[in-house]
Amino acid sequence: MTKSEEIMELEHHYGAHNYHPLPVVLAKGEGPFVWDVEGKKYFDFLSAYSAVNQGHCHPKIINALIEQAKIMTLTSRAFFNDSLGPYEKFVTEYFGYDKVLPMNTGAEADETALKLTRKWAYMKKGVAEDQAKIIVCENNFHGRTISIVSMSTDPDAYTGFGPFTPGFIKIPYNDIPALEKALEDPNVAGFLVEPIQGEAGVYVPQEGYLKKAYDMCKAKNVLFIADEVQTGIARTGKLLACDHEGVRPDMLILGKALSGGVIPVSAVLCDDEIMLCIKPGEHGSTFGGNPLAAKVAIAALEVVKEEKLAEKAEALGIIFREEMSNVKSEMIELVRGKGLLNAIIIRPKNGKEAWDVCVKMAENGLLAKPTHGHIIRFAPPLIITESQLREAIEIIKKSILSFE
Ligand code: IF1
Repeated sequence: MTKSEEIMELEHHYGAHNYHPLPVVLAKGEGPFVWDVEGKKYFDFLSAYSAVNQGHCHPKIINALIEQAKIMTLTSRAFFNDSLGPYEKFVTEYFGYDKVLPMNTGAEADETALKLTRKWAYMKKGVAEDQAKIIVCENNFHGRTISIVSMSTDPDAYTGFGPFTPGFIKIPYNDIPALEKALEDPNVAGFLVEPIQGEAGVYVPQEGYLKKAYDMCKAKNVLFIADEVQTGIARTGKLLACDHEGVRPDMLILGKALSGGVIPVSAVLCDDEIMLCIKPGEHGSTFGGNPLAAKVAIAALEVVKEEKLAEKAEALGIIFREEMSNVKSEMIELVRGKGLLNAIIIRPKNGKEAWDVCVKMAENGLLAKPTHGHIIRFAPPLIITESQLREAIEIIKKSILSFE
């Protein structure tokens, strides 16, 4: 048995079977690269689903982690700590909001947004108690908790997990008339939307969709809530995907690369009128706002600006989509994306499909994973250089053309 096989067997025997990973066992990460336990090197084109935008083990972020870890890691919010206030000032000024509510995972941040929206509806909009509704989009992905899968239209996400949380109106994504109709309900408190639907297969809405949706929500006193857990932190070529349309969400949900993939850090940002609806004792978490997360998040966000990661993602994304659109292969049905969040829709050929392309790319030294069977998402760390990107593109081309 190889070391990889040994480790895969351990996971199979002792771990829940809630994933079906590619048969690759990773041991080391640095920048845009990862190495498996046998020492084989790969380009990482998943970036832990856009959590590692700053590259694996970015020195500045790791140093921030190590220095703080030597001093104090966690106090709980029963007391103040010397890192949280400075972080809250930094992150609210960085994104332009009055306040932040610090959490850990993206799902917790989405749940926090749901609670804030409902509270605001009852305290500020005048919706009757327990009647608040939140509009969500079909094919959304906001996490795995019961209330979040209650919003899902993916049977794999919700089947067998009922009964579900009520109060969600599901409409088609990228469909203004459908949103207009749903907004007629006076109990609607918020519209929760991904600026680009990542899990759905990097589904980019038509130009102007976000701005039009935002304006319609404002006209109905409904909160526009952007889940930028995956699209935020420079991934799509702007600091936030909403920035492409000049939309400032009423509520901004961040996670993943907020910490550079070092430890779980998430956040909800909004202005006082919404944030102060939650009073002491009404929400929180053991690790939310811990000093380690505070220091790591500051470093992770500084890296984004210092290394101009949004500008890089914008420029390199254009190269990626241009190169991949010119590949002469029947397997490439469509190439789409924004910045360095891209996807290729794979047309099966001779019984070979997206999974087989991913296995072939892994053999050739590049890791990516299919979503929904026929779509491969390509999301390298944003610190990848142009020459590294071009080298990776050659691997992708070679792998796809090997099925011709
Ligand atoms: C897994 C998907 C991506 C997210 C958005 C909230 C969350 C996510 C827009 C929740 C998390 C992760 C979850 C991860 C795989 C990955 C994923 F395939 F599951 F759907 F990226 F597309 N909002 N997405 O994308 O954040 O609680 O995970 O920190 O479940 O394996 P989380």
